[in-house]
Amino acid sequence: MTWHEAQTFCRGLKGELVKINSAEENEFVWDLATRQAPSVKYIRIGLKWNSAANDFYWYDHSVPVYKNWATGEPNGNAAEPCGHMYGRSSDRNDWKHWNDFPCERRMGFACQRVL
Ligand SMILES: [Ca+2]
Repeated sequence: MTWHEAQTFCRGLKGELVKINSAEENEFVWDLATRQAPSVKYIRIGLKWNSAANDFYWYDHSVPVYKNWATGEPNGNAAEPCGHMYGRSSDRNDWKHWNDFPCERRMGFACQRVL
């Protein structure tokens, strides 16, 4: 799905695209995606560029406290406003790391339940 389609899908499950607060949570998401969807190259996460603030934020408008950008990323800012994680089938050597990318690109995604 696109980033926005995935967000709508997650919200339909009373959740959100996943927010990652630590290396442990990053590992959890990567491990889950690897087991549930091993062929997926890219996994949408809840990071979204905010042009007004000139930075990336999570769905709840919080600033990321933990970051796991791939080397050289984020490099697109407003041109690549939606975040994803590189999955096991990625052809890049960047498993578990993040990239900013156009929102329209369809890829896998991870939702989290919001209590
Ligand atoms: Ca990028």
